[in-house]
Amino acid sequence: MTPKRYLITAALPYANGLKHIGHLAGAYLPADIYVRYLRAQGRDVVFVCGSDEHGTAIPIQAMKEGTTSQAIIDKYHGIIKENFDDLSISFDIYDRTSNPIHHETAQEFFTYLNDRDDLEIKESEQYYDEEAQTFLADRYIKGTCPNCGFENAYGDQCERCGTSLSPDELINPVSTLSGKPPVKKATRHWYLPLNKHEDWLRNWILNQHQNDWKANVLGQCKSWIDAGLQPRAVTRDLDWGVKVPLPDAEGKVLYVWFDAPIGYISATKQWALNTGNDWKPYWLDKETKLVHFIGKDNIVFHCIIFPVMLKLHEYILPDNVPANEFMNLEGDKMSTSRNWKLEMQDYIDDFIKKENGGPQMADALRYYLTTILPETKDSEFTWKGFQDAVNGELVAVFANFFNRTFVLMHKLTYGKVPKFHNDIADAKDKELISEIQNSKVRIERLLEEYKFRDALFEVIDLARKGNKYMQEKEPWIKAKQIYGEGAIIEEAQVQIDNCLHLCLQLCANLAIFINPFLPNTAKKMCHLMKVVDKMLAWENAGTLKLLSVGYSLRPPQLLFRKIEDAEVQYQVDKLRTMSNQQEANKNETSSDQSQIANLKSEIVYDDFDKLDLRIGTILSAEKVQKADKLLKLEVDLGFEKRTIVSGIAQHFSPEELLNKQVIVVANLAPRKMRGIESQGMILTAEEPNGKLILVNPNNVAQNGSNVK
Ligand code: B3M
Ligand code: ZN
Repeated sequence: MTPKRYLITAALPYANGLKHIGHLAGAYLPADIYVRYLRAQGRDVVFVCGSDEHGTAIPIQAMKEGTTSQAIIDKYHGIIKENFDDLSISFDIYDRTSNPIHHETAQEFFTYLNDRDDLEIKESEQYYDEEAQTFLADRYIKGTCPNCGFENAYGDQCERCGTSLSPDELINPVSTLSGKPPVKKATRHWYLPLNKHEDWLRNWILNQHQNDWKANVLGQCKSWIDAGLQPRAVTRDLDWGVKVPLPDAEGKVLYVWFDAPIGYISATKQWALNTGNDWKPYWLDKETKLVHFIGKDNIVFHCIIFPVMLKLHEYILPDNVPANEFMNLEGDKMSTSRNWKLEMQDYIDDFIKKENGGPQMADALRYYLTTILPETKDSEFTWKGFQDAVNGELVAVFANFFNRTFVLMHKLTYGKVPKFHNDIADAKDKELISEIQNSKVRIERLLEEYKFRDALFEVIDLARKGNKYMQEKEPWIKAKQIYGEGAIIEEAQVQIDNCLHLCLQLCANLAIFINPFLPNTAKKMCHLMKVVDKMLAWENAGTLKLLSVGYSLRPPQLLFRKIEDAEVQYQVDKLRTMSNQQEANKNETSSDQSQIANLKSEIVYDDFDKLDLRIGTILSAEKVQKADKLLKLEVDLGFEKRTIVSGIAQHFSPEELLNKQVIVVANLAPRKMRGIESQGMILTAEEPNGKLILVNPNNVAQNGSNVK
């Protein structure tokens, strides 16, 4: 039975930094595909999201950036919201948990549960910083990891070995606020007694949803429940967050994981206010289908803790929580601390905001990400994979079919939709017609089951069948016959008409099918077919009456551009350079200054004068095979060109060196490196952290000029 309405949520990203494509693929893109499909179906659907602006992650980032928590959330909320927009993620509202409506809603929730004795109060001993006069969140305590001996492990996790820790396990804990060892002090907190809810949770998740929830989600839930659920503290001693609405709770806020999911409710309220709707049925009426899109690290919160809160408040429970696994990048886990990631912002800058970019490039990323969504297991993004997917599938199959159809229509049917002559329809025509109809059924079923990879594959496969059909029908050969012997003329034109009529109807169908995945492409296709976006309504799919006979269409236009090898190389190099720089920054020590001051012994002017330093311009740069540190440069010295092999490959990408002026040691004896003769050396400055900076003249100088 079709639900009366849908409420779709995507995890609220922490507003403590930029988000990467792993986040995008984990929750936002699949949610957006699903929502766009539902909208095309004409269903009543609200898609909510927003920034998660609480928790210790925020003040910690503020400390790092030397600013206030408020400044941090304002900055990142703004950027993240815009990034989603640039990638065509179509939230009905992107709210934020600093919204007063959210504070009220979260406090009301807490009060409701507390008044009905659904919460328990417990005393416990926690670390306290006497100098800063505050209790310390786990993240504010550092010490030696009991597992690997790393001296800067946090109270919740060791960043070296990845072990989850509790502050009690740290050896020699110190407060990061004062640098002093903390003391233990008694404090009171409110707990959600999950243990009391084990029975219905087990039944609801492991019985009622055993067939429709994903295996990875069921697996995690089962192991949590089997291990025995424990009461969970829902308050914290912290000064950043939603205040605990009780007189005797000074200095306490709601635990971020208590307030954040309530953010879905407050965002719905804000949406209702903005649009003049009623939010209540979306959270109270059993005929609403609630679906949470999240990454796998959020499963327990959405499948166990939040449902308990919802049930106690008599709100509806999620119908499904299609959590995704993680996406790796170029053979390694994505990581902010190691700078091994592709931020949405970076992709937007390098592809969408470029001259040959635009919304089509948002679709190019959406395409590749959908083909590798980590739906059942971790997956991997590679730049080569991106190039192959775009060039080999999107351009060569999908866009190619659309383009060929348009080119042939303009050549062979006067730029108009030709008639379909039913009487001469052959087996191939009929097969294509039934492929279109069957595809609709298959794509629909896959989307309803959250199998977005497979659904998109079906769409591309249908375009592939279109290409095959056209290839077999060969309308261009038929066209030659028209101008051949008289008798055949009419029959040939009729066959051309049938072929192109079907190809054009298939184009229109493809626009409907691709729309949830690549909305900008669907729009562009509608523009070229001169139809309004309303044609994209799902119910139109599978029919062959989308374009009227005799209707004239626009001239062909390529839907996508290809991704060049140089772009792939540039991105791979950039990734390496950024993560190397991060590594170098980390190794920075306080002895930096003394290292800089460590002067060599005195020389006389004649010693210096032996050096022949010249200005040169780097004409080309390329990696030296099997040597990850070396770049082979061609440098123009004005009077001659030199080949110079330089050990700077981990600091600069070849592209960023192009056309840069540098200072060259021009009389250094030639030296062979990896079989290449290096005829000089370029000057770089080494920063204390090991990072290299190019020494180049401030003003453009003539190549070959002497440097003294
Ligand atoms: N902000 C954690 C995360 O981004 C958290 C999600 C909240 S969803 C209610 O992974
Ligand atoms: Zn460790």
